Amino acid sequence: MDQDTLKTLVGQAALAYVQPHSVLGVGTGSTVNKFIEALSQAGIPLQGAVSSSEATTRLLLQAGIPVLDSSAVQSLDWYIDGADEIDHQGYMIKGGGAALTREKIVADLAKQFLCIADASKLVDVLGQFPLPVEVVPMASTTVVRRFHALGGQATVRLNKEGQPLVTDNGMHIIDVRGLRITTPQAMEDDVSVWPGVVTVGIFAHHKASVCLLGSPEGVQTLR
Ligand code: ABF
Repeated sequence: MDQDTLKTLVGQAALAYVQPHSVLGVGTGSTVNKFIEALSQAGIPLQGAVSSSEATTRLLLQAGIPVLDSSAVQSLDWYIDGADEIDHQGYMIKGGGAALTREKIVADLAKQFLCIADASKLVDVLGQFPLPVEVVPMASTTVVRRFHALGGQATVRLNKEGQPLVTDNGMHIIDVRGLRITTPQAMEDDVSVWPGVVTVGIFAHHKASVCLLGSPEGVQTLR
């Protein structure tokens, strides 16, 4: 089974966690796109969804799902999103899709986080995937230097035109290679307070409650 098929598998499996007439938090990325497709085909009636990116908003609206502002909801039962890496404790690296800030904002509204991913995302130790960090542009160089001091190789993410990628929030992304993140909570705490850091792509305080992993053997549920 190719990765696309595995993403479709978990996107469909996530429907089991969708309560009719509920409000969902919806993440960003190709796996989430498969979930939105499955949601649309299943025709489950929803009060609405709180979106984590302009890209997801467009897909939700195309699927006929009302998009609610995060300020319009007290809390959500589920936040459903993908990940770039997830370990056995449910800690994740996210942000490959440059939506990490709004993803963390919406995840914070939810009682539970359902991660949907293909099995290649499961790792023993986070860090093989370059850690995304959303920063205020003027702080880019300082943050790069601080990661170099930690032994990481940090670079500003560029778009197709070779210019710094600008996020939905008007910020830049730094990707950090060469880290071995053995204490995700501590690192999330440490980096989050560096001046100019908007969001670090470690989801430890907002770790997955449940993870559906698609593999050729089927969908594995990690709790
Ligand atoms: C999103 O899920 C991002 O944080 C992360 O980059 C993405 C994983 O992408 P995909 O589902 O396309 O593999 O939440």
